[in-house]
Amino acid sequence: AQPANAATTVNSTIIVPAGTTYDGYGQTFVANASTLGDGSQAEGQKPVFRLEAGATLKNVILAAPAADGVHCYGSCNIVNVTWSDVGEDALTLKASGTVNITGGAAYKAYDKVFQLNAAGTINIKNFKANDIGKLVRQLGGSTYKTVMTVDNCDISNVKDSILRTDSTVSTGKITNTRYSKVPTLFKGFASGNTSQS
Ligand code: DGU
Ligand code: CA
Ligand code: CA
Ligand code: CA
Repeated sequence: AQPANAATTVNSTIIVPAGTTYDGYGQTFVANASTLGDGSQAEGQKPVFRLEAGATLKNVILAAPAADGVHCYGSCNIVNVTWSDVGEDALTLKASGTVNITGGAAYKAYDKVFQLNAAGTINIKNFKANDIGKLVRQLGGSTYKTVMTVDNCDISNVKDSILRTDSTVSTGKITNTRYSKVPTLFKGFASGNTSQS
């Protein structure tokens, strides 16, 4: 038997069906670099987990190589998930919905942590991020609406910004959050579409 703390190598994307919960019980998962991706900045890598609408992923650690992390096809709940070394990015919203991130952390994201490639909402609560490019990025050049909220988080060593969009209708809200070495909280938002307290 393996020791309980050995990482599980994922050879093909783990699919979490609509409305169901995948509980990793604290297990560490790594991508098979040759089948999913090496976690570099190369685009087109596969996710370690694919969540269908309404799925929940909880108590998971994603370690290097983390490939393209987690893809959400519609709303998803991410509870106590830690990316110890983000791959190309950590999580992507691939179809419209609401992403709720509660607890967990992300480290070593060369560029983006959360990528929004569809209209929707991302709520990030009780999360820690350190050594990242951006915490949330709406797909560059896209004009649909996203709503981004960050509450009670701890964010440090950011290269670019916390929340970034190119859409004039997207909004960002940051509350009760601690920062260290964060050059810019919001980038690209229309005036009046951000708040911080
Ligand atoms: O450069 O489409 O980074 O989903 C444009 C690309 C890029 C996406 C995104 C992602 O925005 O690939 O990883
Ligand atoms: Ca990318
Ligand atoms: Ca990384
Ligand atoms: Ca990606």
